[in-house]
Amino acid sequence: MLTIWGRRNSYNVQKALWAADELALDYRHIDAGGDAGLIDTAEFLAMNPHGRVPVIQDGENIVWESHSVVRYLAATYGRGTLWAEDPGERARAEQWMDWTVATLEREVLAIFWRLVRTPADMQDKKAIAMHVANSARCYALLDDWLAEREWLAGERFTMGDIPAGTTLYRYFEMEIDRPAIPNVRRWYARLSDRPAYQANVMRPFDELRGKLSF
Ligand SMILES: N[C@@H](CCC(=O)N[C@@H](CS)C(=O)NCC(=O)O)C(=O)O
Repeated sequence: MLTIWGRRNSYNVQKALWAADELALDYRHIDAGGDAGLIDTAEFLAMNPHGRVPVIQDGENIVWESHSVVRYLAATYGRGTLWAEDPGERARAEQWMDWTVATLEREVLAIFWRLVRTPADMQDKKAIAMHVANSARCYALLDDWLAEREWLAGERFTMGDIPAGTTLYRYFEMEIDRPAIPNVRRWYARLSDRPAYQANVMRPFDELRGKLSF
């Protein structure tokens, strides 16, 4: 049976859980990381030497790194749905996954850490403003792309929507200025209609406020 380790309030774990639920997979979820601990045990480090969540085990396969997990689940259980068989369509999905990890989430998570995870009296307002401006530029770019298509790879929901889509709940729920990004907002509304997105990504993050310990 598929097992997924990782706390539900983790941005990266949410991608894995969202993908698994989109595919209607039967899996066992084990809380790990944060207050649940476990990630520094010898057993966990034998699965992921980086001591980070998410981690999945599926038969003899152990996979870590959230985008590798999403790709593995899509390739194994979502051929023709999350995993586009057409190389061009799949490349469009993958380019947005790679862009998200290399560019978008660095900015959005920097805001999240500096504004939500950092206690108010320790916050660096100048740095927050810089990451807010950089994020706005990233989403403006995404907004242009979405002007001509409903989903990131084109006409249907694929794994390509998962990483960037996971940033949206936090981005729209944080107390920051945002640019007008109507196409991103429409995409967000479409994602918000999906039960797997509601269940795994649209989770209030108040319990993480002021918490720098993990
Ligand atoms: N690049 C990795 C990052 C993994 C990562 O940093 N996970 C965080 C949670 S979002 C973690 O394990 N933090 C330690 C903890 O939760 O205790 C991925 O995409 O999976």
